[in-house]
Amino acid sequence: MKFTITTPIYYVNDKPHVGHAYATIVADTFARYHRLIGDDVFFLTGTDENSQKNVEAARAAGKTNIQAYLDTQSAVWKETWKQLDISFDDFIRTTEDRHKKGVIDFFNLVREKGDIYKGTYKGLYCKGCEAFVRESDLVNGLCQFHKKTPEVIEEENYFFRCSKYRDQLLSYIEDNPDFVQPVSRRNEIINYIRDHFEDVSISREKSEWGIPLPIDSTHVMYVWFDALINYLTGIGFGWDEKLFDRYWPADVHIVGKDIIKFHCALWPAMLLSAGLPLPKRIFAHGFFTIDGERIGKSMGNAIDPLEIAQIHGLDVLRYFLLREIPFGGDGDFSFARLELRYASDLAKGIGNFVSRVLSLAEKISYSYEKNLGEHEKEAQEACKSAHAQWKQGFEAYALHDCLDAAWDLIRHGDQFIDRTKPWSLITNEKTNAIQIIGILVELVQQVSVLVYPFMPHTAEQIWERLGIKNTQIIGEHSIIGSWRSFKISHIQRGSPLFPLTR
Ligand code: ME8
Repeated sequence: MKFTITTPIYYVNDKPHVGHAYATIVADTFARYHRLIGDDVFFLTGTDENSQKNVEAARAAGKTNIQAYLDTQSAVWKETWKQLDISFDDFIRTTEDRHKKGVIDFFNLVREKGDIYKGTYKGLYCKGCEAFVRESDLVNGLCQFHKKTPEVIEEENYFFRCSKYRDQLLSYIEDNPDFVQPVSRRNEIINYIRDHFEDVSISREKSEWGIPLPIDSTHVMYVWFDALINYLTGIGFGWDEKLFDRYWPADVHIVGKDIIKFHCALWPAMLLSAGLPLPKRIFAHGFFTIDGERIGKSMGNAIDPLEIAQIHGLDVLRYFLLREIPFGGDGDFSFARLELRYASDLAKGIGNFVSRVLSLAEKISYSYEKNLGEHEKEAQEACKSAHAQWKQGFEAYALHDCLDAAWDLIRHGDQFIDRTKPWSLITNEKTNAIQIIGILVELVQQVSVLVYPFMPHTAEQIWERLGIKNTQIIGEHSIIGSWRSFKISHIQRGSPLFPLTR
């Protein structure tokens, strides 16, 4: 099966912080899961470069060559994702020719449909959101997301007749419960479309940066209209029809809850107008805060994910972000919590379990044992149910359920060791000890597969110690979740995966 997943494309007026890393790591986790089970995955990310705030940031940095500034900044984002080992398949920039061409093609489809017209707009504009905002959305006169006073703007613009698609969109959302998730966001979107979804101004006059409108070069395209189209241009729209047909529609757009109106109302209306299929799902994840405050440069509390990765390790960062908040909810980022989770879930959890088993295996020079004795059935059942919960968690976009499944299996393994005490059997009941250790080795292998999408480097380290190659597991559909697929021998215990004293 094919699986296409996207992240938001990020503004480049700043470098990535831990919130952006969260969204990208979430998408990476799904991409890795789908590759693991043998799907044909396309994972797209990129940068949103035609925003006025990028231009302002360039000015503030004393740069006169805007494109050169964007090139440098976009490279910072791409490099950050590379250093975080994000497995994206392509990185789209909205200043690339392939994007600009696709945007013009798309605009023409909408225009030919009769959905573009000229009109005058007066309203409140928040530069942070790059959007007109309603008076009723403000909190004490300030944008709820950016805590800034919006400007009053009156302009003659080109409009996209999206209100024409209001009813069609509402029935689509009603008929397709998975389209907008989680369900709380779905209700929010239904209310928004029903009560407030009006035609959108999609051009700005006299703006110095952006994609010129093909029908009027004195206007540039509204940055959201241009940016949303990245989901098409990033996978071939306008430049590789075969690629596009293979990967569109997207299976899921991962977005933050701050940008759902654009993704769940404007974007599908644009696609309906252009006559293109809608994405299958839009999942709005929650926000990390620091002491309850939104993270951001303007808040002075941006945490660099690379720093955390350097200090604590890549998988520790991934695990913490993915574990700390139930997927779809919000949570606070705190180093104290990170340390706590490191000690309890990683060092004393998976790290300790793997060490216990591999040192026992090393001690008896464990070599593949065919007959695992009386306890095999029970362990096999535990793996089967953990695997089913894990798989179901991924299908239902409940990442926390997948992690619970893996850690339940680790606990099961730990309790099995405590109960059977294999070390005490090595001298006098060798066969029994070998069988128990054989079961434990298999449990370690099964756990490694379950954690792979979340902590790929940890899984790879375990595979190395078990003498299994990545290529023997990743994409091998029949192996994932099956019992005893590998004849494991020559185990190397190695050093602790998550040492307690660092
Ligand atoms: O909105 N916690 O880009 P952006 C979790 N260019 N996620 C966070 C976060 C936090 N504290 N802060 C940011 C834009 N994010 C547009 C998108 S898409 C066609 C155009 C994540 O740079 C979250 O996913 O402001 C949010 O939606 C995204 O970064 C916004 O990034």
